[in-house]
Order: sequence, then C-alpha cells, then structure tokens
Amino acid sequence: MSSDSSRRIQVPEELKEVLLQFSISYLVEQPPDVIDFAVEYFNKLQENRPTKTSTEEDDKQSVNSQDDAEPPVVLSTRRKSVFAEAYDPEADDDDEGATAIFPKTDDQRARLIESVKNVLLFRSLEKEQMNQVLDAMFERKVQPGDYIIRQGDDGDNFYVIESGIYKVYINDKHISTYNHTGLFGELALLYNMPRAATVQAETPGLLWAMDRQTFRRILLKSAFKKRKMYEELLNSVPMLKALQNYERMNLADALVSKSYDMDTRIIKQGDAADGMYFIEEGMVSVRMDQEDGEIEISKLGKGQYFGELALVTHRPRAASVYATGGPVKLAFLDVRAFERLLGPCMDIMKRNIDDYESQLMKIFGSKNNITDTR
Ligand code: 1OR
Ligand code: 1OR
Repeated sequence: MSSDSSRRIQVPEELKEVLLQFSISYLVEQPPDVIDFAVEYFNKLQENRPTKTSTEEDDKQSVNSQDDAEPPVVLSTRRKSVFAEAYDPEADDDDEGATAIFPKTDDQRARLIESVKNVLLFRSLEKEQMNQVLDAMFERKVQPGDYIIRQGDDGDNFYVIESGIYKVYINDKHISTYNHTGLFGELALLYNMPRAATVQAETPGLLWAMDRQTFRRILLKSAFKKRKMYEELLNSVPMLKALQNYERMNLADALVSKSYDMDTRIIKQGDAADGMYFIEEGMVSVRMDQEDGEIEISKLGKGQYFGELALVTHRPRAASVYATGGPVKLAFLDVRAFERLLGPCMDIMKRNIDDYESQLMKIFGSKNNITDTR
C-alpha cells in the first residue's frame, strides 16, 4: 500500500462486524426489501444486546455473543483478522508496485486466454492491463473434495474456472454450482470482506488464480465503479427484483453502455437479435411496419427494457426501436450473458410478452405471430 494509507479513515472494528453480520444475513435470507429487513434486524439486535461498556475488551464476537439471543444468522466460522485495509478503491490504483509474473507455456497461455474470454470483470481492461493480469495468473489443479474457499476466511485469491464442477455453500447449505465455467472469490477482494461462501470441488478441475494485490490493483477500481454505476439502474428495473443481489452484481459486470442520438434507430424489425437493452436515460419509440409505413406502438423510458422478445422467442426483432427523447443512454446485455444471467426473470418476461400479444390484438385486431414459437 502507498504511504497515504495512514491518512485513510479507519473503520471501527465494531462497525465492520455489525455490517458484515448484517450483509451475510441479508444474502442468506434474501428478503424482498432491504430496508424492512434492516429495521427488523437491527431492532432485534438492539433488544438482544447485552449491556456493554465501551471499554470492554470483548473477544470480537460482540454482535452474536450472548447465548439465547437469536440474530438472523450467525457466522459458523470464527472470524479471523479481516478488513486489514481500510476500504478505498480510489486510492488503490496509485500503487505502482510490480505485479507478479508467472511464466507460462504457449499451451497454458492459450488455455488461460480461452478461460478468461468470457469473464465479464475483465471486459473493461485495456490491453496493457489485460497482459498484466494474464501474467499474474497462475494455474491450480484441484481434486474432488478440495476446499478452494472457506466461508469466513480472509480473501487471498480470485479464481477463473477452466474446468471442473464446484459447489457453493453458505452456512453449509448448498446454494449454487459452477459447471466448467465462471469465476468466484471476487467478493471478498472487491468489498474487503471475509469470504461470503464456501466453494468446494466436486470433480478434478483446473483453476486460474490471481492474487489479492493484483486483483485490487488492476481490477478492483473498474469493477467496483461499474457495479456502482449500474446499481441504481438495476435496482430500478422491477423485473430484476427476481434476481438475488449477487446475481444483479454479475449483471452489472455484463452490461455495456451505449448512447444514441435523437432519431437514430437502435433495433430494426426483422433483424436477427444479438442482445437486449435497459434504458438508463431518455425515451425510445417502438414502431411496427404496416402497409402504409411504421406506426408507433409504444414509448419506453428510464428503468424499462426492450429487445428481450427476440431473445426469448428466438425469432427476428418484432419491431423497430428509435431514440426519441434524447440523448438516449442504454445499457446493452448481449445474448450470451442474457441466457446465463436472466434465467430467474424469464417468467416475468414471458408474462410481459403475453401482454404484448393482447396489445397486439387490440391495436391490429388479429393475433400476429410475434411469439408463437414459444
Ligand atoms: P467470495 O470472495 O466471498 C466465496 O468467496 C465466493 O462464492 C464469492 O466470493 C462468490 O464469488 C461466490 N453469494 C455470495 N457468493 C457467492 C454466491 C452467492 N454464489 C457464488 N458465490 N449467492 C448465490 C447466487 C446464485 C447468493 C446466495 C444468497
Ligand atoms: P424484440 O427483440 O422483438 C423489438 O425487438 C422490441 O420492441 C421487442 O423485442 C420488445 O422488447 C419491444 N410488441 C412487440 N414488441 C414490443 C412491443 C409490442 N412493445 C415493445 N416491444 N407491443 C406493444 C405493447 C404495448 C405489442 C404490439 C402492438
């Protein structure tokens, strides 16, 4: 760390502990409303807390220490020294220290490049940064049953999967599985918190690891900024409430911002589809071809989305979409990320598509064939 780290604001231990316990409870319980959950959580905590003087040298388990108090979730592992550094992504990249280099054979390098090709966190890297990242990654072979990460530990490495099946557990409950693709271990490094979950290998596998310093120096700032930037947008799209917080973060990594001048066409009816769009700013007009030209069938604004229909139905674009209330700023999600990340929203999207059908009936008086391959 650079010399200015001493000037950073220190976050009190107790605050870190409370926020950590809260975050984990939130992640595990996945309540529909974070504020309601927070009110309930902290009220309960206050009711149950032992009378404690500020000078008390407790043993760092202050939040969950008493016997019959029942905070929503208790971390199963005892925490080690986490939050070693104060959290400050802005200050992080000033650090000019050398990055580790792990020499690789041509074959290794080719496999690594293939493995990181679809890693969304790497998307915004410039060429030079990408090379540093590739140099700094090292191979790790794993055997069935190996624990790669244990919940509650400090974060050391971040991993990209080349092969293997990995199971994710929170408080010993199996919550998801990685199947020969994906990444994990980024959360503890991004947010400077203990590991949120345990990750265990089910099969033999190959991982590419990157150490904490390289991750923070090269990836943290861009990844963090991007997640922050899209946080508000993603929270404002009702459909995405079906996603867990963690899934929304991954979605943020996948989005690409695009801007359109007034009156430009964004989507052309009949074209093949390559992705969908969320509206960050401005308005768009949805228009359908008719014998005597296009007619407007809908206007969409901030927090709404379009272009999903063709991805769901695997058909050409059902309508054209133009930037109207401009400048129009959109967040684009490509079809591969769509398929990987928006599964939990599929039912909602399909319901919406049923709405298109009934509107279609109203406007054109007959059932058009925008969705009939579903
Ligand atoms: P980490 O550094 O905290 C454990 O170490 C890793 O498990 C974590 O980073 C993620 O990369 C990965 N919630 C939290 N972490 C998860 C989750 C997850 N899935 C994978 N990891 N949830 C599952 C979402 C489908 C949310 C559960 C409530
Ligand atoms: P897409 O991928 O087919 C055009 O590309 C997009 O316009 C489409 O996805 C929808 O996201 C969006 N019917 C069909 N597509 C619509 C409609 C719509 N509205 C927005 N789009 N209707 C309007 C309902 C108010 C019914 C037709 C009259």
